[in-house]
Amino acid sequence: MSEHNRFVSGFVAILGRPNVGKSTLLNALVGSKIAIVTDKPQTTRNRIQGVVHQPNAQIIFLDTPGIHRADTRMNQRMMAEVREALKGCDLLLLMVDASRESGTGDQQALAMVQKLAIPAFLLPNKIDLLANKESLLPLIDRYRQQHPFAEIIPISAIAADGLQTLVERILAALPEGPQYFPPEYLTDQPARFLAAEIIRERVIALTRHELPYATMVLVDRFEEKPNLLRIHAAVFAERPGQKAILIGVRGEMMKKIGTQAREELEKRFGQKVYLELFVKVRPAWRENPRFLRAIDWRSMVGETSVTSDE
Ligand SMILES: Nc1nc2c(ncn2[C@@H]2O[C@H](COP(=O)(O)OP(=O)(O)OP(=O)(O)O)[C@@H](O)[C@H]2O)c(=O)[nH]1
Ligand SMILES: [Mg+2]
Repeated sequence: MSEHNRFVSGFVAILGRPNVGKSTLLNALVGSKIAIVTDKPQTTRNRIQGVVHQPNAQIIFLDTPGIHRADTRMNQRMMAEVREALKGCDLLLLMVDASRESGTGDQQALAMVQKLAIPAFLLPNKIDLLANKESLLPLIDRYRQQHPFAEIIPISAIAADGLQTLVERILAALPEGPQYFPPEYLTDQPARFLAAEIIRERVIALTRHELPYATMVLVDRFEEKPNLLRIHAAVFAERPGQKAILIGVRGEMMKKIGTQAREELEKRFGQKVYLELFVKVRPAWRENPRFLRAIDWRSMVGETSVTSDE
């Protein structure tokens, strides 16, 4: 094949501790909001595919849950999702938050990269928060001593700073390969899962303390009518007290979550949305393997599901 019609493609996993900006980066690269983003850690719970199409290339990015200590079955399942995403990848992007001290999550993420014989780039993110770019140098030095990163590219995912360079370097690192997906394909997530995620994003954004972590959203009806999308979803909490907070005084909290989620859903799906939300209590759902399996969309659509005990 001549250089002229050389087509490159590959799978690129984004990993790092919670809250470093992995989902923000995925959305910026794909140019569409396919992964939810909040200011709280442990937002992403599943691996999420996002595809970048170019005339002579296709990059399949995989956003992953932030790497942290897996203390519940739910968190073990999240870490299994990370390992699943790394399988068969052509390139790893290790993201670190350049505006903060590194912590155990960063160490665990680096250890994963060190264990795999897959080329890796280091991406110090949030450089927009640095008053002085020279403060990056000690961080870069420290990481360089611990792993032979193929590239080190400081970025700001939120300001799309450095992303063009990043894509160029990724393309240079990827092998020749097929066009895995048709040009209109952006993500592997089914629409009803994306809808559940959008609702969950609003719950996380509007609640505090343990609630963001103790909440799960399941869409049980997703009906496309001619000029209306009808969505019926359950918001699960673990305890009656949490349910009371989610509902709020005179239903204020649920109303706020519902209004914001509906606006977001209408933007995402480009049509009018009728949203019905119900709050339910499912004691210790984060420890319940059957419930965790039931909420895994991959198992629902017949894909191999990732279980916590592998
Ligand atoms: N200032 C600044 N903030 C950023 C940047 N990238 C992401 N953020 C913010 O960091 C927070 C976390 O972003 P996410 O994209 O949800 O982070 P994540 O790594 O996907 O987090 P988890 O899914 O919990 O692992 C959000 O408040 C983002 O707006 C950046 O480049 N600069
Ligand atoms: Mg995320």
